[in-house]
Amino acid sequence: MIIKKSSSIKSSEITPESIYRQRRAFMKGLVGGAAALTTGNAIAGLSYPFEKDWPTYPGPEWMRAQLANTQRNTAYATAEKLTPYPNVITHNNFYEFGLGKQDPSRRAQKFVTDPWSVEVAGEANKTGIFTLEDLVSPHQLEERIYRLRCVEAWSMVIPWVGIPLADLLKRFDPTGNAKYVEFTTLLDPKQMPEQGSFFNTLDWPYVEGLRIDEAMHPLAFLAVGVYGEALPPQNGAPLRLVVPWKYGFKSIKSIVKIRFTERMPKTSWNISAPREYGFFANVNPSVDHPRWSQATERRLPSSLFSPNIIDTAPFNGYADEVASLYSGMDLKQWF
Ligand SMILES: Nc1nc2c(c(=O)[nH]1)N[C@H]1C(S)=C(S)[C@@H](COP(=O)(O)O)O[C@H]1N2
Ligand SMILES: [Mo]
Repeated sequence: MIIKKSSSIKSSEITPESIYRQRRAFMKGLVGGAAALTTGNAIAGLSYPFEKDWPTYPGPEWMRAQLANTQRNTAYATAEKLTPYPNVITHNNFYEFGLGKQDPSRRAQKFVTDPWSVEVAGEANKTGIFTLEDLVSPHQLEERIYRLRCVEAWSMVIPWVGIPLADLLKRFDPTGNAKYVEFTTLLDPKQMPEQGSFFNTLDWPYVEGLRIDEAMHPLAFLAVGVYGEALPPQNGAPLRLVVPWKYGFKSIKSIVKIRFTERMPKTSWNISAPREYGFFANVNPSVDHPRWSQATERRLPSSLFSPNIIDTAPFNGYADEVASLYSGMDLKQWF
């Protein structure tokens, strides 16, 4: 977001031609190709314009029946056209794997996401280390079709599979001092090449946070899957946040720690460029980024000849649901 300007904005558009070329490179780079390749989508009754010859990710054994039983939550499903699966899994921001949009899909294929555990700490009565299965298996998985608006002014419409964040957080019984929740991504320079880079892109590990009422809002979601299958590593497997009314950088990937705090957490992009990236980061067409406008966005897929530029909506179109969380706040100050 800071470093790559022209290169990310000008040529990362995915045209059918580049998808085709990339797909071949991508399949070649897949490890254990057979294991990683399943066809179709796991959800009975949910159907997508799904490109079946693209790789999908089976996820852990224990999650498969649960995935197959995913229910679409129509209260949280936009009717907008879905961004095709190939775009969703090859146009990514996951700086741990490189700064290019296609770096994560190329470099994250060997990323080990099973077994996985998450530490829960801070202002809660139940803390400790939990396996992903402990966290996810008691819940009914649901599908939410959300808009994702990156602060770089591109956007997608993505069918996520997961659980409401509040349902998980409540199980830890947060104390009255829990005013915020902090999330941390894995720190593992052996697997995540950019974390070992000489140029310190960000202060690793990647950290994000929400105010507790934001975290408990019914739209806040923890994804374990996308397009009816387990999350690909490049999309933040095995567990990532999805906060659809905020810029994409709030939706932290590959979470290993959840901490309830009294103080506002220090978050990675805010630390690296406080004038450009605020803690709240609510999508707001009337507050421009210091270096570009936020009034419009490029809805993927987009190309040179059909750029597909649309207006950006306040709170990314979720104002009716979430604007009241910020009543009385000056959103130009608290950007
Ligand atoms: N750990 C981590 N989480 C991250 C990022 C990152 O670089 N590292 N990028 C963020 C940004 S800027 C965006 S737009 C979304 C992109 O999610 P996607 O690649 O699944 O579309 O992930 C967010 N989560
Ligand atoms: Mo982003």
